[in-house]
Amino acid sequence: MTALVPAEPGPFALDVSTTALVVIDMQRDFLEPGGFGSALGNDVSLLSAAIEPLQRVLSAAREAGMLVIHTREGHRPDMADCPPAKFARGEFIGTDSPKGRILIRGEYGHDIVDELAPAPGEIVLDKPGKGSFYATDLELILRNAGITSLVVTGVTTEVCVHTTVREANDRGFECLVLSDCCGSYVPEFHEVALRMISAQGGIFGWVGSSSDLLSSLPLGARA
Ligand code: TIU
Repeated sequence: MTALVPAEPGPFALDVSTTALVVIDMQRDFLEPGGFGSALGNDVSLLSAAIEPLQRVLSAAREAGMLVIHTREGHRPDMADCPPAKFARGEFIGTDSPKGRILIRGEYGHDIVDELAPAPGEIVLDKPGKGSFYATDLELILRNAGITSLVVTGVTTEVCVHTTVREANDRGFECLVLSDCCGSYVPEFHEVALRMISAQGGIFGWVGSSSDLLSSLPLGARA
């Protein structure tokens, strides 16, 4: 069944059987003090507003039987997959913090915040870059599952969310970005990044809200 979700620049046609919910990098290293986000000088508390609406969307997506994919940005313990150019601009990567080595797979800080912990069987995709498609098997997973559309959420709006939506759009996936389920350390960037997605007739996607999505999902799939 196709639901029409109110969005910019126009309604987004959503079929739960061909749509995946993608939750990008809701990791302790970005959302909690002491990790990568705060090492870069950001106020990490700005991202936590996305947690509650995202909890509602996650629970509705699970109830509706949608494919759910969680991503995590980070690197192998030996950092062989961390480009020197990235390390040079984020020299905190791999250093010790109260939550373990920053942005290193297997460390406590690299994992997803408790409130949005993946359910058993949900896909957790580790990525070395900002985009979720680069150097990952995400496209293969989506094609194998018959997915043609993505509901995209997570942090940060103008970095990993934007890069992922651009990558997805170029691969032919239709993306609905949920404004209140994303967040940025720079509120202005969040607003402008969202406008950039739906401008020019939806140049690389649609932008809606969690409440618009939840009220449009089939009955029984609502949070
Ligand atoms: N996940 C993600 O967006 N990674 C970043 O490094 N974002 C920043 O805004 N720094």
